[in-house]
Amino acid sequence: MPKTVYIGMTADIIHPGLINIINEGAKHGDVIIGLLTDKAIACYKRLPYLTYEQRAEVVSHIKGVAKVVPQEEWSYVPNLRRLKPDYIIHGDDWQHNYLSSIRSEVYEAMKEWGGQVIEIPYTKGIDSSALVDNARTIGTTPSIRLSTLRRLIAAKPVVRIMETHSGLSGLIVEHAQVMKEDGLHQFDGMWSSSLTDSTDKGKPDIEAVDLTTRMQSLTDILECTTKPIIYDGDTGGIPEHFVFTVRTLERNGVSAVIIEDKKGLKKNSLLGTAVKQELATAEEFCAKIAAGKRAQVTSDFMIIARIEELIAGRSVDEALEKAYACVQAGADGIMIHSKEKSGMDIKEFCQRFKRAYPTVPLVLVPTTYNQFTEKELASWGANVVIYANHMLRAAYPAMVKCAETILQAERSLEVNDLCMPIKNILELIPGTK
Ligand code: SPV
Ligand code: MG
Repeated sequence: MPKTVYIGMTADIIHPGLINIINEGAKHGDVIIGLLTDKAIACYKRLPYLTYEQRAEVVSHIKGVAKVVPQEEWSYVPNLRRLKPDYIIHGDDWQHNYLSSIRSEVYEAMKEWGGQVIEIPYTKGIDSSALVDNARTIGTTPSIRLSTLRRLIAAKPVVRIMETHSGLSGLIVEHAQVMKEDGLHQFDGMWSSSLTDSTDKGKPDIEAVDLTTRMQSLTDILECTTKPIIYDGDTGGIPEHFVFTVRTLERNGVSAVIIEDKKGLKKNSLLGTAVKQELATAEEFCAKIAAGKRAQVTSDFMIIARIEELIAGRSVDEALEKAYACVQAGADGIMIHSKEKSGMDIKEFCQRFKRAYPTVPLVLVPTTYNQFTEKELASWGANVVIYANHMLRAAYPAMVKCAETILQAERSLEVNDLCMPIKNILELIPGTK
């Protein structure tokens, strides 16, 4: 029986360091590549550019690779226990990096069947995370960006989306990250909000900004980011116009459009209770969704139906009935909205909807019921959480304070600490020099 050698990897970018490890492995026996799945990676790192199938195809053709198996967990250990290889080979960089606790677990596990851990010197000058970062600055293609949202929904317990309204806010959402115990936390994608886009243009959120103008700010965001985008399509207009919106968004690599069941003059959902908003019937709304579905060119683009029944003061039963009709009409997901602070109407909706349609993605916009964490919302059944307006709401008071402080002092010295240093702003955008 030939000896077996386990090597775990993502293999999004093939570089000499990986070939070196495979060559070393092949000296000891048959090399089994444990290829990390999207699910295994998604909670710890950014999704790979290539899908699992694409990466598996590449790796299986590398000389010295006997077999490729999926590694469904971030840790190598469950696969090691299952396959009981004679060896595992890893670069010695895991002694000191974020994999050091997994390294200890691997040593313990391999002892169980007398396996051996081989550490080989890390290939100098190659850092696959840096390579990925570089690839990110080069950009992405519309089709890769478009398909990423569905991959994220399939891979993550909850997909985290942040509002953007400009290139700069897009850059912040692209790069913001916080290292926590359970991995690297980043935003998975961006929300192109009608409220913040129109506010940024000094216009009311009443569909007063037309698609062409909305596309201009969206283009700014597309040009300097790579993460998937969900577009706030307001009511979608009349079905005859909506079909053009769908194709424009697809052509630009937007992953999804959310349209709401409002009729007549659209008003923002979070306005006071006295605001009367006419809603489309299920029949009218479904006809628009179906027209959009017929118009789309790619299979990955998503049309998500936004149900405003709870905002209009109607019951969870009525909201569910409309949501079910939308799913039947072809909607790829449901966004349920509410401004009830307790969040209990949303919770009931989510739980009942998921019993009826466990696999249809549910999108929440927890602006008023923001006491709940992403984990709690996910436990109700949410797949996507959108922070719909926070970048703009954070920027506005900071700018007002700066403007008023200068007026008060009649010079700008007093705002030094309120502003980023000139040096930093020049370094913020690559290529300023
Ligand atoms: C937006 O961000 O424009 C939305 C979400 O539509 S809300 O403002 O909550 O209606
Ligand atoms: Mg909106």
